[in-house]
Amino acid sequence: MTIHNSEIAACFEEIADILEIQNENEFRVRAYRNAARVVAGAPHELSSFIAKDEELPKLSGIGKDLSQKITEFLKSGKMPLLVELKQKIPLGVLELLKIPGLGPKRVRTLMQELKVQGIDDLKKALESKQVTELPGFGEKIAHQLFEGVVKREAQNRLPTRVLWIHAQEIAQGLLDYLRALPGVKQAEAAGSLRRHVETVGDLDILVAPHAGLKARSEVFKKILEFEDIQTVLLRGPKKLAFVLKQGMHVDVRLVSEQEWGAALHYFTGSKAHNVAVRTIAVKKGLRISEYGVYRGTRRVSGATEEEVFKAVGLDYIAPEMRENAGEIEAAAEHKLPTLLLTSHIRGDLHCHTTASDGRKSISEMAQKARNLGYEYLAVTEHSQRLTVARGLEPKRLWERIREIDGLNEGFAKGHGRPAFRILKGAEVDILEDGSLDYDEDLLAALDWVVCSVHSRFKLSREKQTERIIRAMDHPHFHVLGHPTGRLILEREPYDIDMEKILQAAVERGCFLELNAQPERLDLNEVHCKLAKALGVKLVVSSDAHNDTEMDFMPLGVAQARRGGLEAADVVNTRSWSEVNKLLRKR
Ligand code: DGT
Ligand code: CA
Ligand code: CA
Ligand code: ZN
Repeated sequence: MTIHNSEIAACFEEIADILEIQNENEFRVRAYRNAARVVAGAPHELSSFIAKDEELPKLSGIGKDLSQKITEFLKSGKMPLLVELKQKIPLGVLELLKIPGLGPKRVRTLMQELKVQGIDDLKKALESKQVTELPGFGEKIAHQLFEGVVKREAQNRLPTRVLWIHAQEIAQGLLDYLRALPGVKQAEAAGSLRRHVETVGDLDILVAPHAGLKARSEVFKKILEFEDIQTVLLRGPKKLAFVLKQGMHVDVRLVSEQEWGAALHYFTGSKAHNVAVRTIAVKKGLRISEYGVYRGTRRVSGATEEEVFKAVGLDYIAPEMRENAGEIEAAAEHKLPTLLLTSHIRGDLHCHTTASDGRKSISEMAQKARNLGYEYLAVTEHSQRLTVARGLEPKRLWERIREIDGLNEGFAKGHGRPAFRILKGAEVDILEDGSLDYDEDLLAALDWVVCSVHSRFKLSREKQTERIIRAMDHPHFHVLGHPTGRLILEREPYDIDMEKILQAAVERGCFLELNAQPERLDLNEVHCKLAKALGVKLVVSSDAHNDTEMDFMPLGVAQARRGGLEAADVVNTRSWSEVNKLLRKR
């Protein structure tokens, strides 16, 4: 693992803070503070010396003991002194240091005089006015601290991760800005965003400036002028970190063109993937870092990701699969799947219109589907039981069926456009006993039946599983909609035995949905893999409630790719007549 100078410095700062809180010898404290400053300002990454098996260069104020600590940290990733110190101090105390106005000395006073061990204690002490009377405090500082505590509490309440789509929007704004800067050759988002993880912690942005040192500092200045930056956290020679107004943390790294591929690979991760690829490299006598692939001190490649993989004998692995979940073994044996693409999708089999809880008419939805190049669109309104979503009474659904027949006659005439067809569908509630929310004759009149659980989420695992499998017994059950019911960051999945359900689907010849709504992405990638292994085909659907939501399809496709799915594993990569042939015999 490459450890950056800034990380070494942060460790030393923390050590100094804890020592100072503990009222340790002030020379010792100062030595660590000084070391932190010197390391942070060092012109070269210290890790590069270790990598070349060289001694660390002499740095002012860093003696033998500190130099050894740095070397050990760079080699093992561990700083035993810091670990030891942290064990001696309550966890909440270190958080106190992050409040503006609180340094180690004041924290020590608060601990000694008022037994304050964290934010909550501090708030109480501030409210009872005890803090004002302490030496070195006073009204003004107490006021500042109170503001800091309130802000901190708000931050702690923020979800630490955001939905992928939210992160993507923010990243896009920043990338557009960066790419328009004259000094920037290319800019790309790496990290979990590039891997399409369903939630993202922070953004990792790589920027390749045009050559020249002057250009580089110019670029840095310009980057920091981005209007959405709220706080700059770090400004190193090749690295920036800041928080955006939207609350998103961003790491930006400047990368030269020849390092681009190695850096993109490194910062795309995942960490587990990186570690595994590096282990393979070592076995081949190579070393991979974010700067390139090396044999000894000779740099053998690193300008493109393809090169990096090739250097270690691996086929190119798509970012979505880089989780060290079998992809590296597959790449070594040339057995990677040919992943699903959005362009493989030929129709959308789940959407809603104004008839239930959607926002657009059938015609508007059909128009959008045609614009996307689809051959079919299943209109699947909610069923009667789901009154909150204006579920359709049988009478209304019969009317709908006739209306769609009429619209399809229009499409059949073509008017010079490729064939298109609206499928008569429904999203039918699975009732608590596993029966379906419409009668046999109505279901039989539909082309496509999505069946979903929308109630009684809290049934036991056994009962919930049984309920769904009983519904699958129904001959008109085509696909299980949003199979686990989870809402990412909001609602846990209902408790079901996924393997049993998939097995039941194989036996009955029905499908499971991969719902592409950004907060659903349901099934997850692990389920996708399991489905493929058991031979269950999935339907990737937008579940659009507005024509614009049909654009969620690529999110579902990305999730399918994370699960290693190929076009053949997905039902709606086929023409409607082919899909029809796949439907269970009634
Ligand atoms: P996130 O931000 O929590 O959604 O997830 P990531 O994967 O974006 O993680 P992040 O931002 O901490 O780091 C970005 C990438 O940098 C990560 O995917 C792999 C690489 N990376 C970070 N730390 C290490 C490390 O200690 N060792 C290695 N090999 N790679 C690392
Ligand atoms: Ca990240
Ligand atoms: Ca990061
Ligand atoms: Zn739906």
